[in-house]
Amino acid sequence: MGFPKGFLWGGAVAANQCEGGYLEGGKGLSCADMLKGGSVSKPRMFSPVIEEGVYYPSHQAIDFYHHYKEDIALFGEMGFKCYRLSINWSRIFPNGDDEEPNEEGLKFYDNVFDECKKNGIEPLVTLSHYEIPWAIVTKYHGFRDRKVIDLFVKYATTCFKRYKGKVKYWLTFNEINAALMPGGGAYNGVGYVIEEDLQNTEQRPVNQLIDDPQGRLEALHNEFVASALTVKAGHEIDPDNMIGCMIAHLTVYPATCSPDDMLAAQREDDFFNNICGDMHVRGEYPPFAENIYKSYGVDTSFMHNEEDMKILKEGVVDMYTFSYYMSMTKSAKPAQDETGGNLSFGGKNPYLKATPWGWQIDPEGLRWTLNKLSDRYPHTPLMIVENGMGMIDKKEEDGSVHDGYRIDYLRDHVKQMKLAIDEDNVPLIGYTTWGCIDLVSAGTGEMYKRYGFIYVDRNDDGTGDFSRSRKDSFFWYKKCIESNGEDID
Ligand code: BGP
Repeated sequence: MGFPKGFLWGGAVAANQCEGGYLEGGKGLSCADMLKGGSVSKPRMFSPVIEEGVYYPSHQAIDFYHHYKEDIALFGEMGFKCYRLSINWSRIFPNGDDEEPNEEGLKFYDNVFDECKKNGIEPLVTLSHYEIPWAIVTKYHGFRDRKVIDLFVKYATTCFKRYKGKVKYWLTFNEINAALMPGGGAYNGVGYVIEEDLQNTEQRPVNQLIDDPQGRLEALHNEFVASALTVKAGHEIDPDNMIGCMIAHLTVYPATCSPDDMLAAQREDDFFNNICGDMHVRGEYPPFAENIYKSYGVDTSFMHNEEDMKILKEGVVDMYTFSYYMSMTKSAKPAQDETGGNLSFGGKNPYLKATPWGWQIDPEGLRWTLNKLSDRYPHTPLMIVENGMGMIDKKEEDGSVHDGYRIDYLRDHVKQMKLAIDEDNVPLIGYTTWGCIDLVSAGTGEMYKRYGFIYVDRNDDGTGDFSRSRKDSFFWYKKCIESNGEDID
């Protein structure tokens, strides 16, 4: 009973949200380096050229690039079994299509993984977490060009070979389903931005770039193929590799028990969650996908490329990993009262409370989601690789932070995970909370919205000395891991 032995407790971050050092060690620009800071009411602007004297959060972020030893030691102190991080593609291939990888970039991650080992931590590596070399965006329009499939596979293969024996757990693309949303093209690893926006000096929020569903969905298809080829190559290089997909799971309830709302919720789940899940776990488009794509006026012939379909079947993932933060409701009518999120929006649920960013807190929804996933993908190991609470934290003079609200949020989710394992027999293998150390928010670019167990002295106006301190939740999580999820009150 309870969490299985060897359960992967830990935390998660992404390179562009924590590393900084954006041009150090031979790194090239990445698409994330082109995003300015925003807030809950001010969207992040996408700038096709870097402007002097303007604050771009990823450029310094929390300076993990120079603090990694200290940070990983703190994760070790908490007892992490697993640390989810991403490799920044543009540190390894600064232009994406370079002949040879950048040795300094490869060495940086060698050092990071060695440090993990020293602290008894298993790395879980995302190959592309909302990141693609900027040169690939400008030269190829991201994954819209099939040449980028090969470039990605070359990058992934370089990493598999270099880190063989050091890294066993891998994810291909973070929240790949973000590309289903307009604006998701630039925002996630698909890197699809059309020429007009690249030339446009009048900047726009990333989700208001010109949308071209044909290009975006074809690029996503190419990403699926790249992911499958990567899984296949990863297994060939090291049969011990365990490679997963990463889906932003949007848990949707019907707004009422009206059959129309029921169908609307099912349709949303199929569209946003199940297309991408099925592509990775079953290696095929689900039957409803084509008509959904056609409803956007898309020519769907790319969905019938026989060679691609074979690749997809040969490259199914070993585990289904996902992010879970909240749930929302769906109605057949337009929602009256919308709730927040950084990718998608839905109706408010009167039974749930929300964070100041409007993210509805729903621990039971996590149990529901785990059950849904183990029904849909029987015997596929599941892992929650993001879950957490973005809040405004106050650091006291002695460096402490009393974040009882975060402890409550996490404890309630851990309880539901335990029920899903004990009562429902869900094959859950791990849990990495999001933003185990404060970092830049992907959605708003803020430091003000904090997730960590570790407070980082860095603010949105660029002030702060980057010093780290332990929050109350740090000690709570340590206890939770030590007791394998038993001592959480
Ligand atoms: C997910 C992303 C993460 C992370 C998280 C929290 O969608 O994969 O990169 O940032 O959401 O979102 P935010 O940073 O917008 O609060």
